[in-house]
Amino acid sequence: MHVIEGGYATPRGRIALVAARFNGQIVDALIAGARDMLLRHGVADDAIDLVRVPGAFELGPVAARLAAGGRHAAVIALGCVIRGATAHFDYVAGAAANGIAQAAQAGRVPVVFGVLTTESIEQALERAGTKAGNRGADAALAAIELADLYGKLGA
Ligand code: INI
Repeated sequence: MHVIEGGYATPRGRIALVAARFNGQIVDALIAGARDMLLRHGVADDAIDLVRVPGAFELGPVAARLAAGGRHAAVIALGCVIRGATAHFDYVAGAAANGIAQAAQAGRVPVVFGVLTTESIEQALERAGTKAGNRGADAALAAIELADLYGKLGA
């Protein structure tokens, strides 16, 4: 059997992070995790573009523009949606997931999902560089793997 999968070679080209300002303290920790993972895989700091958007709702459309722009080898969407007392969470989290999935399907480059959807701030903090790892770092590693896989699969 011939297995085709991505490795962890340094991506060729620029990497875009698109990150929400909402819940900024947590999202900043996701950005730091993603940046660290990229640097440790040989990406130059100067080759990372950080695009800020108001909230997770805006991640999908902006990720789609970046993916279609042809200037990046991968796009990493980062945000944090925390459940409140209303249905707002479901709309924002759902729109973020759908928007990012659409961007991923439309583009020629990988678009990865680094959005926390949690019940509490505590759960979010746990996944932003404390006891449950850092979802920003995980998303960056997925982007590195997928950029390599896309290269192997061709246009
Ligand atoms: N945006 C988030 O990124 N996280 C949230 O938890 C959140 N909540 O709960 O409201 C949130 N709302 C803003 C939304 O993403 C848009 O920026 C806004 O509605 C303007 O389109």
